[in-house]
Amino acid sequence: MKVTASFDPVSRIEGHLSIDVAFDTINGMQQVVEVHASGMLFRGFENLLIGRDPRDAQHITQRICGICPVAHGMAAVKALDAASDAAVPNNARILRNLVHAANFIESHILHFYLLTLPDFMAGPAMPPWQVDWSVDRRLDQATTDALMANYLKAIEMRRKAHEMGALFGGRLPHPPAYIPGGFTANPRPERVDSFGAYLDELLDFIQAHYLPDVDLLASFYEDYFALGRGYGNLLSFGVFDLDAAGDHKLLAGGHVPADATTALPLDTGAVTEHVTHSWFQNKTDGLHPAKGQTQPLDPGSKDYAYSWLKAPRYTEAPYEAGPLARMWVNGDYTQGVSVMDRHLSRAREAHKIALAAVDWLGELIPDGPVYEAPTIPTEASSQGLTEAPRGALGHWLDIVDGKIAHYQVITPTTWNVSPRDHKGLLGPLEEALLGIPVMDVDQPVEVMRVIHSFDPCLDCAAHVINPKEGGRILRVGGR
Ligand code: NFE
Repeated sequence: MKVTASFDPVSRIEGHLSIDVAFDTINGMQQVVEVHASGMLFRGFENLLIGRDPRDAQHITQRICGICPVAHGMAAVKALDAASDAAVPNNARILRNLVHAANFIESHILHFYLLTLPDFMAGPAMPPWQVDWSVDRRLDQATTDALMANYLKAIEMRRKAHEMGALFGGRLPHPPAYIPGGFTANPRPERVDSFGAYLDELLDFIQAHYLPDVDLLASFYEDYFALGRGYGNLLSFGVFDLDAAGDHKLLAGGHVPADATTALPLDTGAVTEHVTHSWFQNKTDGLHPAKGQTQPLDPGSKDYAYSWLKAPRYTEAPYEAGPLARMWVNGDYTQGVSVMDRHLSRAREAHKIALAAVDWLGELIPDGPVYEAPTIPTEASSQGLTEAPRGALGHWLDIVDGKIAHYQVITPTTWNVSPRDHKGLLGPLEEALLGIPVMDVDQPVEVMRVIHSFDPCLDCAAHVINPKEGGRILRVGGR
């Protein structure tokens, strides 16, 4: 018998995501047979930027999210640098990278320990942990205790990663230091030393705990290397410029279609956004983000629409963004595309970035220049492409009469959690959920494991719950 269930809101993510699924038994196996992923909040940041001074963009777009603000600051200043042909001093490039690296490390540690592990193991029988679904627990008590000790340590480590980034960023989240033409902080020697001490401690944690803990979890759940593949199309815009022009990056951009084994160059002209199943006006369907529009509709007014997310597509195909995509594109991780591959590649990426940050710190010229004032043009069109911890991030900007006339943002979660598109193709997370076997439809933890492997972020805003007639309400911890 087909059973429908609603995960609304999905917990242990950022922002408000609703996943509707149907389970049925096919060939003797109970599994997910239908899925709709709905972004349940409308932000409209693009619209509130219109008419403002272009230099407001980096401050305002960082407020899109407290988890990945640095990436938005980076994308915004890259768009402004490009618009004004800014010459960014080498020190500023490195400082931007270091604060961005701090945010990546913080985000990846947070994701594995605090957002992912509870899908696989029980917390202690004490507040704030709730009695949880208890299906498919495979870890022995000694392993659970060891991972719980590192869960607690991870809270301290992510605080330290924030403190590290704030040394140069001014604060975290939402560091004000990113400005077109450079950076506001000077790399004073005592700050460089302090950053280095934090970095050593974080690197130790990644090497001694994060990397082995992910391997340990994978050894208990090897079947998750075969689950949650989705389309297998991977895309990265690239991040961490290693030269002024950004021609060389620590993690280069590119894409890997499912049938390819190596990365192909990226043509950002081939990005479009579709709204057939989104609560936006149909006339904005299929536009490149440089021309994209944010024209929301009353959610009740459009048949077949079920999300506030648009559906970005690359060469008209759904693509997955994130650490796995970046590591595949760069040949650093090519083991597979699955739930467990997402966790392993994320940990290895944190390690790669922390090691690189050690080198970057040594390249800073203490008290060297960090800013060269750019001339912001009165008319310009540009783009700022980077990577956020969760994947490819793009800002597209038009300046007219010295003011922002048009702004569009595509975030990683828009790639990953998009709804169906104009062809009816499911979004990457939706596709990854199809066919997932479920032991107990009242405790479908397998669905949560697939969702969390993408580390979705729907951002913080008003959230709407529409209980569906006949739907199943799943409760955790008796709440
Ligand atoms: Ni709100 Fe983000 C990252 C961005 S996800 S966390 O990483 O942009 O869409």
